[in-house]
Amino acid sequence: MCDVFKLEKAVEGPQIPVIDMKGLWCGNNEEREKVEREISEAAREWGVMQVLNHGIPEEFIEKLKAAGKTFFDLPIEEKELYANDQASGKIDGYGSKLANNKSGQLEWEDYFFHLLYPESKRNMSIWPKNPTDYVEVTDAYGKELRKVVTTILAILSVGLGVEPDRLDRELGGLDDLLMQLKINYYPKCPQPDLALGVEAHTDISALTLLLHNMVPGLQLWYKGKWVTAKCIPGALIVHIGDSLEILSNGRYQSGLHRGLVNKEKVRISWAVFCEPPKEQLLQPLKELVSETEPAKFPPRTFAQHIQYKLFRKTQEKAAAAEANGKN
Ligand SMILES: O=C(O)CCC(=O)C(=O)O
Ligand SMILES: [Fe+2]
Repeated sequence: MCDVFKLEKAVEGPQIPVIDMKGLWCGNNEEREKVEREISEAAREWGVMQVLNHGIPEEFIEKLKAAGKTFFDLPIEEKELYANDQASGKIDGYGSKLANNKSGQLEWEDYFFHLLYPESKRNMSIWPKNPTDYVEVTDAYGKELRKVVTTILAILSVGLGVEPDRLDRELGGLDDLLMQLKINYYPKCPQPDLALGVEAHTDISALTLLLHNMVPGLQLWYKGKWVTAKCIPGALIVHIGDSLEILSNGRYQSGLHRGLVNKEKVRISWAVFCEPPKEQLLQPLKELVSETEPAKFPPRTFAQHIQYKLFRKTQEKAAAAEANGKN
């Protein structure tokens, strides 16, 4: 029986790196370089970190969380006005894995998904109209978060020995890098051992920035064990996704993670996936490839990478089903 509240309190064993970014803003070179080193190291070693003093005002985060919670507290009929329709390719909007789980593994969550950035590509018709401040507070958070993304990508570029704006440009820069918001809502689950909030996966994004409502659930795979993320007030969780693993030729790794559910408390998380446009070719930066260090990944567009992962997942499920004699 795994009780996620106990797991979150555990003090033994390795913990997800916690990095205080205040050294970046204090005008002291040594302090700044220390933070830069810590961020690059966490990206190499873990593929995930928790950052503090990232520059987003607390008030913006509280308002974002309140708006998301108010939306999910609405009656189901009202939420379904925004229902997505995966089958017809309409991925924006409200979805529920509880109701339409076809994949075999029970994932216990509802979610809301929409593009957050750049502003010019948003489809405002799908953004919740209730609560009435949803648009304003979500927009304000998105603008602040884009600055954090720029900062972290610059640090990760320098950590690879390339120009500070290299990764951001490679991912589309201010005009084309996409930030997609997914609000995950995990209801209380009467039998938490039989379900997962989200099954183990790596994100396809370059970076994912995650907030949550201080209810534990996120776990990272590290050296053969699941490590439960501590709930740290004010922290933003930063995942390295597949796109950065590819661009960095494997120097940064995309971390395997999953979400647990529990009996006692609803968990909500706000994940923002930062990704290149679909047609963008993803391959290791040429500066990082040499005869002694050949490319570890074949060139694929971001869209092809998504297809590749879906295909692999289907294959793995088919193989597991066959092993269980179900095929
Ligand atoms: O809810 C969480 O903490 C993790 C969610 C997640 O991994 C995802 O949406 O990709
Ligand atoms: Fe994820």
